[in-house]
Amino acid sequence: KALKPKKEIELKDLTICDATQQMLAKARRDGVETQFDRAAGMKACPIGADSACCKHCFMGPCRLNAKDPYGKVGVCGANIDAIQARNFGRMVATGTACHNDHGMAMLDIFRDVVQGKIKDYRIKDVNKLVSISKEIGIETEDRSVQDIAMDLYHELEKTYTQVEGELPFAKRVPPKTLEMWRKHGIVPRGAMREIMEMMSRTHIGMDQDHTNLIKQICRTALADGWGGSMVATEISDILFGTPSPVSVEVNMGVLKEDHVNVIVHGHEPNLFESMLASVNAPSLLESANEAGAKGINLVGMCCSGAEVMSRHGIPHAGNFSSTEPILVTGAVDAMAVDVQCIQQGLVKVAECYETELITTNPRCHLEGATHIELDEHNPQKCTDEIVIRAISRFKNRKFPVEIPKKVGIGVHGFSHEYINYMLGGSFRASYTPLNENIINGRIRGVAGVVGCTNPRVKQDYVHVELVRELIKNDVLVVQTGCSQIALAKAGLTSPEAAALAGPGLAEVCETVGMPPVLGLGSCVDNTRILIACSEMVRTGGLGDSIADLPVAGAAPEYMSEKAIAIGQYFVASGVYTVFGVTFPVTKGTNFEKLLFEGLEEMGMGKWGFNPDPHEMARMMIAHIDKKRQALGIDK
Ligand code: SF4
Ligand code: MSK
Repeated sequence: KALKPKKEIELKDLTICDATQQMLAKARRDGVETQFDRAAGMKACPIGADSACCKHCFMGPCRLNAKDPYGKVGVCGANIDAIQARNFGRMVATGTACHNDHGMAMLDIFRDVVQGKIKDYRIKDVNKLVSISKEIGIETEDRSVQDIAMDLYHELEKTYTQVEGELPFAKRVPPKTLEMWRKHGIVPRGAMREIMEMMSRTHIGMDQDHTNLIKQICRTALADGWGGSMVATEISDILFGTPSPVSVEVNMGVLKEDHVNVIVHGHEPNLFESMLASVNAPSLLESANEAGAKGINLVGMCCSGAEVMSRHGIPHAGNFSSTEPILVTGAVDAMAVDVQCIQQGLVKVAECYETELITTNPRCHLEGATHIELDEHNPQKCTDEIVIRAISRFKNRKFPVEIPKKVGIGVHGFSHEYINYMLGGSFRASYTPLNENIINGRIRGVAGVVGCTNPRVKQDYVHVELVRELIKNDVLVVQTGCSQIALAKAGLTSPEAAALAGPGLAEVCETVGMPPVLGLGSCVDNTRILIACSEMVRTGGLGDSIADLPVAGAAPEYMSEKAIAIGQYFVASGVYTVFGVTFPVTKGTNFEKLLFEGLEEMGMGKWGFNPDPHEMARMMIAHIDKKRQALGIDK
């Protein structure tokens, strides 16, 4: 049964995205429900929001009182700190599992490509293959690409399966940061081991000391950032190409009324890569023409879209909260999805407009959607079939089409390699230009602004306001995921946006010809930010560890457990990380204090929370200034 809000919320209070607003208005006229309606019709559970409940055993479920957190314990005697830490640990474990599952799927494909079992993909970036292999100690001199690649596969497999030792990309961590992790015993072994231990330690009757649990929480999260996510990024670059700056159109206006429109939404890039081949197949183009279409228009959404817009300049139609509204255009002939951030609500909306909604991955089916499984050994069988269905839907379109005429154009595809190249040459004697510009104060610091959209807050508003405020204060912003799409729609990813930056940052942007907001790709590409941080430490002048850098991170509108895992790996790596929307802890508890203060005392970064973008910016800038002062580079 549909959840009806008591009072209809004004559309301008739901989103600042004009296209999404237009489609929400149409959805109301058409009687179609989206996540915005469901959020308005269901208040978030206040006990769950404070993480003051536990359902880890059947003596419970137990709920404590967040207003008097130490007044009560669970049936087993667990106090508020144990309960919250266990809940937090499980969120981190789930998010880490998702990213590792994605990374491992990429590594499986890589292995089969190297062994010649998959023929549709090939190693595109041999230079990257060689440089990563060297970095993690694989011999590359006088060896064939295939031999190096097989060794790289075996080495990176340890990211998941290793039971003892340190995961392969620990070699990329600045020595002082690694030393701090070793001191606390939090260097990840392999992700499977860390996730297993996290789940085990949060079972009834296991670890009930939040100060001990936090160590496994950090270790698990680090197995995401420096583990599965990093492997996903690097292997995808090797297979499908390392991004470099490319101009891309973003927003719902990229749909074309007279074309067959196919959207790919999800996370793993291989579905999209095969779909690209299918939409360019002469026989399918001919069928589309015969059906009366001028062509086949392939566009992306969410992180699948962010990956291919960075690599190939494919247009991007919108972020997470727009995935239902875009179907309301009536112009989408097929939406193909793989894994992660695929809401079940899509099924109903697709049904309303007879859009083909097709799941393709064995790990992510949706009841009511068509499932056409993608076999990596013959991927085009699946993607061709999706295009055929899309053509047939185009031919039989029954609904009037309304496409919002909104398109933002920006530059995306800033890999860490490109940032190094762009800002990392060695024209100065001492430091690289990025570090030099930070030291001389033109760039005050660097902020990573990333993450989802969430119907509990006005879509895109917090992202855009926060980033505007940061660049105005000379903070260079790097972005990934749905946040990057929010800023692209708002026009801040174009070089002209330098006019909105403070004088120092504007000067750097104008000199280099870059925007003040650099889009790095999908959620797993947050690891590009980790590597950029390591590079900043390595090239000198900004301290010895990531925690010394004048940097900060934010996920202003996050909604997923993956975001919590990402936040935690940034914090454990040394970055102050501020979240908006809500934060899953009870205020005034020891566990909250540990996350928001204690971790910094242990040599890491720390968490921050504020739903207001201006406050959030103030907190991040104050932290950047604190680090500048400690480095002695305060203006
Ligand atoms: Fe309650 Fe303890 Fe069981 Fe949790 S583990 S449900 S707090 S009895
Ligand atoms: S897609 S995890 S809504 S960023 Fe990666 Fe967007 Fe968040 Fe999904």
